[in-house]
Amino acid sequence: MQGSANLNLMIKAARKAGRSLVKDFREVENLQVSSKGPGDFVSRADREAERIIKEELMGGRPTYGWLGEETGEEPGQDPTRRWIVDPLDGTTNFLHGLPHWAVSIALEHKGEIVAGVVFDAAKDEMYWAEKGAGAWLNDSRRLRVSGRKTMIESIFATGVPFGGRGTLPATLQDLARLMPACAGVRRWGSAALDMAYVAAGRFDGYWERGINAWDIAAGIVLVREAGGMVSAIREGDDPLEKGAVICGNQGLFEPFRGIIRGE
Ligand code: LIP
Repeated sequence: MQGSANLNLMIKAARKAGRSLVKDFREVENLQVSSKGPGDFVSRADREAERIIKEELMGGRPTYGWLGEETGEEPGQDPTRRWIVDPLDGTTNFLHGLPHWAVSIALEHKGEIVAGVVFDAAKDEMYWAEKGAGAWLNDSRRLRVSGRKTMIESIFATGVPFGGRGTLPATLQDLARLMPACAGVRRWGSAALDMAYVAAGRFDGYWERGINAWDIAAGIVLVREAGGMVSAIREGDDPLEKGAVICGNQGLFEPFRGIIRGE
C-alpha cells in the first residue's frame, strides 16, 4: 500500500483499533439478550479503541493537535496539524449487533482535510485517501464516484435524527422534497461509511444535518479524491464547523443540493 508516512500511521492505527473492536463486537452479539444490555460494554469498547488510536497517532506525531469523539480537543505544539478521530462511527449499529460501523481517522492541515482513513473492520474494507493521491479501497481498487447523471435513477444516504434532536423537522422536509425526485434513500447509521460509499460509487450522494466533525472529516477527502464534490448545506458555511454536509458526484451535485436547500 503506497502513501505517505502519515497515511501509513493512520492505517496502522485504524487496523489496531479495528482488531480490538471486532473482538468486542463478537461479545456484543451475546449481550443483546442480557437484562443490562450492552450499553456500558460498548462505551468501554469505544473508549478503548480511541485509546489505541491516540497512542499510535500521538506516539508517532506528538506535536500534532487532537480532536477525538471520546477524549475531546487537545491543541498541539504544531498549530497547523490536527488528528480528527471517531473511533467507532455507527455506535448504535455496533450496540445492536449490526455489522455496519467504522473507525474514522482524518488529518487536518491548516484547516483542510488532507488525508483520511475509514476502516470497516467487520467487512475488512479499508477506505483511504490523501490529497492529490486519489481515493482507494484496500490495496488496489481506485475509488470513483458514480457516473449517474439523473436524480430519478440515483440513491442517496442520510442520517434521520432520533431521540428528540432539533434537526428532525428540517430533515423531514428534505425527505419530502427528495423522495419524489430520486430512486430512494438509505439510512444505514454511519456517516463515515455513507461518505465512503459515495466515494466508491455505491451511493450517488449523501447529506446530513447535526453531524459531528469526527463523523465526516475522513469522508470529505475520500469523496473529493474520488472525483466528487462536498460542501456545507448552507452557502458559505464550513461543513466541519456547522455540522451539516452534502456530497455527491459532479453531475448530480447541483440539482441534489438545490433540492436539499429548498431552492
Ligand atoms: C453516527 C453517525 C450517523 C448519525 C448518527 C450518529 P456515531 O455517529 O455516523 O450518520 O446519523 O446519529 O451521529 O454517534 O455512531 O459516532
